[in-house]
Amino acid sequence: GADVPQEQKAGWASFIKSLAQMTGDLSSMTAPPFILSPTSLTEFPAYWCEHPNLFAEISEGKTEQDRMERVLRWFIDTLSAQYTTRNEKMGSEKKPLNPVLGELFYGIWPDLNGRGETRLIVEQVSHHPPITAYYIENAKAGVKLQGHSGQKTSFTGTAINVKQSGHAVLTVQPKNGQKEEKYLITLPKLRIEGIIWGSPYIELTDTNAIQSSTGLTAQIDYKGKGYFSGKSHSFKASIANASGKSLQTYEGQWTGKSHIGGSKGPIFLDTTVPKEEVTVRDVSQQTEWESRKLWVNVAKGIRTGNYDEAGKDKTRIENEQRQRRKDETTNNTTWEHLHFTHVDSDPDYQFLSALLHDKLTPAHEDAYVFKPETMDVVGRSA
Ligand code: 0T9
Repeated sequence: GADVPQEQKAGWASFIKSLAQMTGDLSSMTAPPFILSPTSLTEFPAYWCEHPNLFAEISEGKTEQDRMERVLRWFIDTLSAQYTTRNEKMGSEKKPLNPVLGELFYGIWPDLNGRGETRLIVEQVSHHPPITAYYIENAKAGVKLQGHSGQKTSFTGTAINVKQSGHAVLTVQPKNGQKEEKYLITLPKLRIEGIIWGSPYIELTDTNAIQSSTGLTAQIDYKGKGYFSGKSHSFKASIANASGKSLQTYEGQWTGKSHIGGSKGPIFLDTTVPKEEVTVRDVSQQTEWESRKLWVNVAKGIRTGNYDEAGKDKTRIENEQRQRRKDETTNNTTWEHLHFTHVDSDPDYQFLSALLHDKLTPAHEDAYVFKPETMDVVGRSA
């Protein structure tokens, strides 16, 4: 590939070969240094809130449809952060650090202009397969998001297809006193293109949906270059009522501008306004389980090109983890989550997915329920 450093070409070629043999989970595969990111997947849930105003303003919607439109706007707005940040900051998609079981990530977005403080709590709740649980809350605004995220990957020969597992539930207490609403958010599929060239990037494919307890549904369809328009990262969305009648449509690019109604309609969203990165307390004040502290030497090695140092500390972390798992087996104990309780069937998912027109399969999904009494840690010194 054109973007692979000369001395890593052989390594990249053999990485691509091993992709062909991979089944389902490529997070633990060894990849050449140029493609490694110094950031752990536990940091990714912060992408849900890099425009905290859009998150907070959901509860200000005057009607059910107004609030659904605000949920859709906030959701579409998160996509460019979730799926293009690495390309923007590091030149291409990179392989994130594979979190250890129990890894934590805490952050806040400060209260500006009375919008309320937004808090983020992330915990790695499974290592194999990797599953990340998260909780984001703006108590003042009355908006909270709980979800978990996993991936199933497959290689097509030129691209990696990623099916996301897990879901998120957004809970909104409307400011006008109407009753609490819930929104089930399913997650889009991704295709990682540009693998052969050594410059991977993400395109979203197929659809995802947002199902409200009010009966309203938003469906989002994704297409790359040449489908809806000549532009990459395009989407069309529509909000429909419980009988499936479309009430409003939206279209445009999730990396740029989108419009209400047709492509010439009023602006729905401009995602290019500056994002607010999450505020995280300094590594010196973090515990051993907090992501940036845990990976500090690995990240430093990757950033400075000292891959020996990175590799050594990664091995140390992995050995420690192996030893913990062994000890648990010996002592007949299991690892306990700090912030989340696992439930086999999420009642919100069960209720809301049944309201969707294209009924979801399976009808049940598990969930990691946030333990509110563990919220305090975030404010401590972030
Ligand atoms: C949830 C997001 C997810 C996580 C990442 C597929 C991927 C791991 C999962 C789905 C977030 O809300 C959104 C964004 C990016 C997704 C990652 C992109 C990616 O490449 C990795 C996988 C595991 C790889 O590292 C593939 C190998 C690599 C060489 C290609 C860059």
